[in-house]
Amino acid sequence: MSSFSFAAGVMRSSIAAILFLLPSLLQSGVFEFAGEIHGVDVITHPTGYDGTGNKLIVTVGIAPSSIHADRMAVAVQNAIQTWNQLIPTLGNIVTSGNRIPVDQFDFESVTLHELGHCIGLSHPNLAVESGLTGNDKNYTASTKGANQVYDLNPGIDGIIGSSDDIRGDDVNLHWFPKGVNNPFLIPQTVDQLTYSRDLGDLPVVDHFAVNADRDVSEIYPIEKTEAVMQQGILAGEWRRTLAADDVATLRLGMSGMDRIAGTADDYTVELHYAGFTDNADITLAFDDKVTFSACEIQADFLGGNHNHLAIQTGNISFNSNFPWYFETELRTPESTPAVAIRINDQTYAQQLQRGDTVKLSVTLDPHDKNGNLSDYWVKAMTPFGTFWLNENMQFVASEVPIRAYGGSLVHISGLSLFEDAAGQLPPGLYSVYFAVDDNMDGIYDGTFKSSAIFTIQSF
Ligand SMILES: [Ca+2]
Ligand SMILES: [Ca+2]
Ligand SMILES: [Ca+2]
Ligand SMILES: [Ca+2]
Repeated sequence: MSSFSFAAGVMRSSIAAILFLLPSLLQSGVFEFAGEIHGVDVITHPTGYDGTGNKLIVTVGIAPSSIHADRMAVAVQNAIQTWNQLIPTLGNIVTSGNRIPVDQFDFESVTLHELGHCIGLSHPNLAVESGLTGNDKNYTASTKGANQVYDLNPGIDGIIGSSDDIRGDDVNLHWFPKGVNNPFLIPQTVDQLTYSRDLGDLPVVDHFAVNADRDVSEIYPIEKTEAVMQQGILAGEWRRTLAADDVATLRLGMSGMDRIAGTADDYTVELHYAGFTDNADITLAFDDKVTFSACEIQADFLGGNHNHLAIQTGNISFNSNFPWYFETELRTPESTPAVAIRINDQTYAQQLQRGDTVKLSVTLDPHDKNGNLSDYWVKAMTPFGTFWLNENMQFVASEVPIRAYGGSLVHISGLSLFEDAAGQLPPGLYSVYFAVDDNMDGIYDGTFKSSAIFTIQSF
C-alpha cells in the first residue's frame, strides 16, 4: 500500500483577488488523482472505504485554534447536510436576495466545494492546476494526450466546455451519462453501465464530454447552473446546492470496486459534524497556508487495485485575508420546507418518446414553517420558451415570473399540475421547477426549490 500527499491540492485555490473585479474568471464528473500519473481510470473513495459494502461515516471538525472558529460552525453544518442529502438541483447560482454583501465570499459555498474534494471529487474543468490561464481553464478536464499539449478549440458554438469542443488527442477525464452527455441531469442508476469516460459512448454528433460550467448551462433550457466542484466562486454569490454532476460523480464512486450499482461492494457516505477538534477525518482551519482555500488529501490504493483509492485524511485550509460571509442560520430538516416536483411520479431525469404520457406533480411539507406566508411558483423551461403556472392553474408563456399562488405554506401531497396524455409536446429538453419563498412579496426568490428534467426523443 502506498501513501502520498497530493500537493496539487494546494494549487486548488481560487485567484480570489481578481475575482473581486472580474465576472466568471474561474470556473464533476472527475475524481481526485485521475490523470497521467496515477491513471485516467482512477476512482477515489471517501475515508473508510475498504472495498466491502457499508455505510461510511466521515467526521468533519473545525480546528479549535482556527481564526473565526466559532463563526464557521453553522456554515460547516449546513454544507455537511447538503452533501448528505445529495439532491441534484438547477439554478444553484444565486446572486441576488442572498444576504451576502457584494464584496464578500460565501464561506458555506466554498466549504461545500472543499468538502467535495475531501470525499474524492476533483474539478470537472481543467482549472488552475492545468497551468492554463483565463477562460481556457473552463475546458473539460483531460490529460494532454500523446502530443503533450492541451488541444483547445471551442468548436462552432464558441462556448468552452460544451459538446462540440475539438480536443485533438487529449484524453477525457470526465464521466458523462452514456449517449446523453449532459452534466445537468442524472438518470436513475449511476454506474459504469450508464456513465463513461470513453468518447465512443458520446451521442454520435458530440465531440467531447460536456462539463457543468455556468456558461455551458445557458445552452440548455435550464436555469443558470454550475457544478459545485467547478473551481472558483465570485464575491456576492452563493452556490449552496449540488448540481446533477456533483451527485452523479459521488454516486459513481458509491457503486464500489466493481463500478456496478446494486452489488455487495456498494457504499453510502454520511458526513458527521464533530465540532471543535483536530482529530476528525476532515479538519477545517483558517490557517492562511493557501491563497484562498484548498483541501489537501492523503490516499492509499485499495489492496492491489490500482484503479481505486481511498482517502485517509483531509485538511481544508482557508485564508483569513479575504472578506468572508459566515452564514448564521442553521438549516435542519425540520427548519427547511421539503419541496419536490416529479415527472411521471419520479424525480430523476427521464427520456421519453413522442406519444408517452408526461405528468407533472408537486409535493410540499412545510415542516416548522407551516402557516408562514409565501409565494408559490411553478416554472417550465422548454425548447419553445419559458412558461409559468398562473393562479388559474394554466401554463402561460412569459419571460418574467408569474406567481401561481400567494398564501400560507401548507402540506401538499401529490398535486397533479399537468398531464399530456396525447404526447403532443415537441422533441427536446424540458426543465420544470416548483418553488416556495420565505416571504410573500410577489417577487420570485425560489428560497426552497425543486427541479426535474425530461427529454422527448425526436424518433
Ligand atoms: Ca493533446
Ligand atoms: Ca463548444
Ligand atoms: Ca458495486
Ligand atoms: Ca418572494
